[in-house]
Amino acid sequence: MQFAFTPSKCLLACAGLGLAAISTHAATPAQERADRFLTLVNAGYQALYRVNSEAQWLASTDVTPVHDAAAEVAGKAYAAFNGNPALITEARALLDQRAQLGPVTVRQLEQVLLNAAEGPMTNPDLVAARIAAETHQASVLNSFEFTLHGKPVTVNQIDDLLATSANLAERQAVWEASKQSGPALKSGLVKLQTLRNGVAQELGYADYFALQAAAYGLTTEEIVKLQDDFMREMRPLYLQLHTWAKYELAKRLHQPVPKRIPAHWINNRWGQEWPGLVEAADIDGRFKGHPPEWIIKTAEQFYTGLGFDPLPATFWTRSDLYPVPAGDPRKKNTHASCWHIDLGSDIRSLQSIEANEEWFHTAHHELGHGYYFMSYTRPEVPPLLRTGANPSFHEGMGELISLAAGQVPYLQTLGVLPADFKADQTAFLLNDALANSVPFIFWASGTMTHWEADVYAKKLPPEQWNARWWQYVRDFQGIDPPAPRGEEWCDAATKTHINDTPCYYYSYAIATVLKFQLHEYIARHILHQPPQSCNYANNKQVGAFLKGIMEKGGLEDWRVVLRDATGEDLSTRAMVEYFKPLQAWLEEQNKGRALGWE
Ligand code: X8Z
Ligand code: ZN
Repeated sequence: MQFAFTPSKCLLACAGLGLAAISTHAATPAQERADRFLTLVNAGYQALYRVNSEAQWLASTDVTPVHDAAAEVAGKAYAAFNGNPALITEARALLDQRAQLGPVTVRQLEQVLLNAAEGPMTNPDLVAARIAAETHQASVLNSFEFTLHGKPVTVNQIDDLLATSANLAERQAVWEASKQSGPALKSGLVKLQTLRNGVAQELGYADYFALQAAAYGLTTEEIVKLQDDFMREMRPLYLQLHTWAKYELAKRLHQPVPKRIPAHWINNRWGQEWPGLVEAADIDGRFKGHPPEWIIKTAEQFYTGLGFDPLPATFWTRSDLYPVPAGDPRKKNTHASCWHIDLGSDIRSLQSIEANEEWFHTAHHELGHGYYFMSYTRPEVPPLLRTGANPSFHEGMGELISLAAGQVPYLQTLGVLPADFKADQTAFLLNDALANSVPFIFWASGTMTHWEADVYAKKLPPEQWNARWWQYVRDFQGIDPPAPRGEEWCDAATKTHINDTPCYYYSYAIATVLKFQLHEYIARHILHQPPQSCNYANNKQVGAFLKGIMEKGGLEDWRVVLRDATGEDLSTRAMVEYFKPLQAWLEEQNKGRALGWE
């Protein structure tokens, strides 16, 4: 995930750039002028990026007024360079001569303008106000203390309780506790709605959503349509899964079968993933007993097994990987992220790892970002283009590896599952659909994307925010709140990304779709094994395939990268295929049951 006023947090990275910015395109006068310009911009960008990330890192790992103040100053210095009006004018003038420039030069100039649009110093007061508001919002978010029955409770504890409690009253109390941060974050988000839209409009974007969509070369309408297409294509499977899940939960909780699923019945605070529903595939307990270090070391080993280098030594000394110990007053961001601090070799991750299945997957996800950073940090990729092919590629790599690391034969080699474990294939596929993929699309493409498009592109008034949120949760996800949620709540703001990575979440939906395309390609063309049951572990050809994508960074258009890698455009085809064996099984289980929630 990424920062708002920096191009990226997860995507937060060169050393020795000198030649990196210089194109090999035949030296037209425009090209020479662009080369000189980009040498300067790349150097300044990388230097300020580092200053800013160092300050943001401190503010996120140790929330104090001093660190907040330093983060705000660094954010302003970063914007003062990237949003400098002279820099905007020159990038635009050069792009007017794009026919005389090499493609990598054009991509860098476009990136210069995208970076400038986050903090355009054509309007310094607006930029300063935005940075102050972003810093404050992050501080409130990262230091928020949840309470349960009057006592402090950590986010890990909330998640553990939702994963284990069978007591509905207790589940509702825990779920409600998880929504306490919304009201504390609402006023900041109201200010940011205007300020984010204001900065985007300064360089000619309709609104902040449109600016983020531009990172894909798409419009807001195109992004939203893509998400709606995902949901339409996955809907038959989702209806079956939703029905199966609500019957299963009603049975477990000794309740009548509802039309929609009450939010506190689900193990995830937002119903974004539905883990723990399939007993025969519930392996969470098997991670317990390992030290948390084992989780992250095992994740690194998956990547080194594929042929990637070990993480840099400073990853281990500078990262902040474990929960703050009980009794320690330090406050830190509890949501996982990976940072490319200097766009070079300083890579860090911020996590709160405990030994369970969720953190096992999250650690693999975060190192996907780390290995993407490492792969494109090379002289051929100028600092401005040390990004994913698009943000979804960045999110998709770790998701892919997390899928691979969750396979039974691999878990057997790790000793998480016994060597003689006989997996119920249907149960594992069902769990994969529920816990990692299908309900997630309806949350990410549906609720998150539509709500943010409404807030930014349609300027939804704040007094309608919570009603709209729950309308989308109900209509897209088929989930209801345990009790009515009025506008005194701001339940959207309880989700980290709504505050610190706005108009980004569709990237995770695209990453999920992409994950299945890459996975199918690997299974069929490299491993020659069925996608539902294959093992990447220690396969260097798989590593070379992934590295081939990642080392390009932002040098090429993402559509070309995808087509070159898989022979196909972005499509849910592979995802639908992957889960095809489930459809018939679910239809049989759901025979006689009413599907859907209308
Ligand atoms: O935020 C994340 C990562 C960090 S980029 C842990 N994810 C989304 C979330 O938790 O909501 C991974 C999948 C979805
Ligand atoms: Zn991520």
